[in-house]
This record gives sequence, C-alpha cells and structure tokens, in this order.
Amino acid sequence: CNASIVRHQRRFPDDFLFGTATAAYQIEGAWNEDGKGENIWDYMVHNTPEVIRDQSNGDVAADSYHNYKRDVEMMRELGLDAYRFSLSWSRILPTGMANEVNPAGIAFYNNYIDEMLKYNITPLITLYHWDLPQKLQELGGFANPLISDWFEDYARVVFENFGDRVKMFMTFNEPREICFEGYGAATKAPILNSTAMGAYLCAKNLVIAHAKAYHLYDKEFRPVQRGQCGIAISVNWFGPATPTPEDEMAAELRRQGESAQQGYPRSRLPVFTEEEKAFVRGASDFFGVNHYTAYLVSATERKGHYPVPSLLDDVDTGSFPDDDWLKSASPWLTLAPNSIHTALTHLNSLYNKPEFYITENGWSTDESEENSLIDDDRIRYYRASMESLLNCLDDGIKLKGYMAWSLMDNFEWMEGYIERFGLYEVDFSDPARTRTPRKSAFVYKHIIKHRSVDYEYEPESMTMTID
Ligand code: GBH
Repeated sequence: CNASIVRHQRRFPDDFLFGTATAAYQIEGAWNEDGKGENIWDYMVHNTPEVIRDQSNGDVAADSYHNYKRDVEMMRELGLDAYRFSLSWSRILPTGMANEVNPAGIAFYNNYIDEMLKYNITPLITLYHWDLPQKLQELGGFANPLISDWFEDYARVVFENFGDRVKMFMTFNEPREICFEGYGAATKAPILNSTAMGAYLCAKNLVIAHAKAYHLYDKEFRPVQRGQCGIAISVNWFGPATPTPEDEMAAELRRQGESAQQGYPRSRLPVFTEEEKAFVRGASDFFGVNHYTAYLVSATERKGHYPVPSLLDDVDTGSFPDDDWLKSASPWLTLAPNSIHTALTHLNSLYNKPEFYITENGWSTDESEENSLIDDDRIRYYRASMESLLNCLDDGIKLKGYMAWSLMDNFEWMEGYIERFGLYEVDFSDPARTRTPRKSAFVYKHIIKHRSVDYEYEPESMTMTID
C-alpha cells in the first residue's frame, strides 16, 4: 500500500472566490467614444508619449469596450467565480463632476455586469484604478482637498446605478502607488515629481475621499443594497536580509517610513485632526491586498540614491530580491517563497484579523518571448501562490478570495505592451484584438475546478472550452 506516500492535497473551500482582475484604462480602449471625457492617462500619453517605453497608449488597448462579451466568455472558460474590474470615472462623468452623467457609460457597465451575472460570475468593482478625469487634475487632482467631495459624488452615481447588482466595491486601487508614483515621482500619470510633499499631500486627501465614499455606502446604500465597501492596497513583503536587530529595524523602517524634519518649519506629513482620525478608523469592510513579491532589506547593503527629501529617502534602506528567486520580465517582480502568507500573517496581527481578499497577484513575461503561450514560469508562480494561500487558510486567516492579475494582456502603464501579465494573450497588432489562452489559463482553470493544486496536470491540448 503506497497511500502514505501520496501527497495530501489541500483544498480551497467551495465558497472561496477565485477570479481575475483588470483595470479600465488598461483594457477598455474607446478612449474618446460615446461621450467619454479625457482622463490623465489619455492626456499624458497624447502629450508626452516618450514616457511610455514603447511609445504606445491605451487608445484601443484590448478593446474590451467592444469585446466585453468575449471577456465574459473567457471568464466562463476559466470557470471563474468572480471578476474584479474598474470603472472609468470619465466615461461615467465626462468632466469628473456629477452634474452630467454620460448614459452611454452607464449602459456599457450595465451590459458588462449583466453579462457576468447571466453566468453566475460575481462582479467586484474598483471605483478608481488610476484614471482621474483630466478636468479634475487641472484643479489639482488629489492635491486638492475637494477631491474627497468630488469622489464622494462619483461614488454616489456608482452605487445608485450598479449597487443593486454589485455587492462588493473597492474605492481605490493602490493608494500608495497613486500618490507616490503619480505625485511623489514621475512613474505614473500625472508625473508631477513633487518629491518632498506630493505623495503625502495626495495620501491624506485620498484617505479622506475613501472614508467619505465608505460612509456614504454604509449609511445610505448598505441598508438596501446589503453589500460591502473596501479598498485594495499594494502590500509587498519587506523582510530582513539577515536575522540581526539592525536588519529587522531596517525592514520595519521600510514598511513604515519615518520622515525627518530637514529644515521644514512643520512636518511634511499632513496632520489628521482627531475628528478625521475617527472618521477614517475602521472605514473598510475587508482588506483587499494586491500582492506580487517580496524584497530583502538591509541596514547597510545596496542603498539606493534618492532625491532628498522624498518618500524613498524617508524609508531609506537597501532592498533587493534574493538572487535565487525566479525573475519575471518586470525588474521589480520575482517569485519570493511563501510571501503571501508572510505578508498576511503580519497584517492579520497588525489589524485585528480582518477579512482578506487577494485582489491582485500575477507574473509578467516579455512580449518578445518565443512560445509565449507556453508560460511555465507563470504556472510556477501561480502554483506557489496557491500553496501560500492554503498556508493562510490553514492558519485560520480569514482569506475569502483571490484575483489573478490578469485575465488578459493589457496596457502595462509605463511599460506599454512590453510586459505581459495575461492568462490570455492578446494580439495587439490584430484589429480584432484576438485573445488566446496561455497554458497558465488551463492550469488556473484546473485549480478552480478541483479547488486544489495538481502538480502533475498538463493540458491535453491548447483548445479551450466552456465546461
Ligand atoms: C499593479 O501594481 C497594478 O495595480 C496593475 O494595474 C498593474 O498592471 C500590475 O501591478 C502589474 O504591474 O518599476 O521599480 O518603479 C503592482 C504594484 C508597484 C508594481 C510599483 C510596479 C513599479 C516599481 N506596483 N511597481 S518600479
């Protein structure tokens, strides 16, 4: 009898939500169709195309605006329980303000949602995934405290129109990236590069905007709509390079930050009043975690060169991946062992055991790779993620779902179409934007169907069907 050597297969509960994630600007295209207003990515790619690595843009992207039925068909092929996507604010409110609602924008998202519901796929909506209406940017964007009112007004339109059918909302995707990369650096629109103040000023206004939308949902919509409202935060893991107190301290500094006075008459961190703190505290029904990777942190080694003052200087430590970790096509992304479990264990103790969703997790390949449909590294990465999720479940962490980034190749921000994250490949030279499943799509489908990871599984053919 060899039963004892058969590897015990751990299983995901039946109500665990397996899905994929995307974002409006990265997939939709139709940048100026049917009344959509201009947003900060439209503005940036048209006015300073040189900031995009291949000088491309999201004007057409994967053209999901016209291909949404095919998108839902792919969700059915994979057997997804859920799909996380974002709304384009300026498609719904062309100028950003809620005085003028674009009926075509509402109709598009209604069709998308209804198509998912027809096949029992749970829609999860992100209200903001980086595409601010340009008119609001001209008024300062997230540097203007009024952003919290504008966002609340937008959120009301969203809840009113979609909340009857959508039960899970996320206000913002990755506040730190919005603020640090867009305001404190020049690696995302609106490329402000205000290194000293930008990120923190944006952060405070964004946090208040989130809380206003949360309380609006909680007070006015939840009693009838009975859903949840939360946020999706980028949490990669920073661990000590060596188990010394110095490196432990450095890792904690990298996670938390510490801004120095540096001659300013007051802190660069905007102050929250007691009232604001109370307003923000607890304002989320779940913790959405975008997790991709981990870094080692050293107190002495490989320190970067940063502008002073800046957020990076405030967390100034050397951080780098272990040399042994598998490398993706993105310089920042390696396969760090069990990092979902490490990160969630840390968050679980810091934040009093909330409900978690992994709202993004995925792997990039390069567009120039031969045999791009045979993506064995992506499969390794996803299988490793599954083991890490199961470790969380074994420990009693309240982890409710997992969204793979991404359903399909899309406009990868500053990397254009060079870095590919899709379970489905998209042919961006084909006007039809034909989607073709990669090997990883079959593996993910198998995991979802069997609620477990089978290392022996190989797809019999590359022909995808709906079960
Ligand atoms: C996610 O962010 C985004 O939500 C999603 O839209 C995006 O497509 C996906 O990642 C893949 O990139 O180049 O060294 O300046 C993940 C967190 C943090 C990853 C910032 C890229 C840039 C590091 N991101 N990081 S660097």
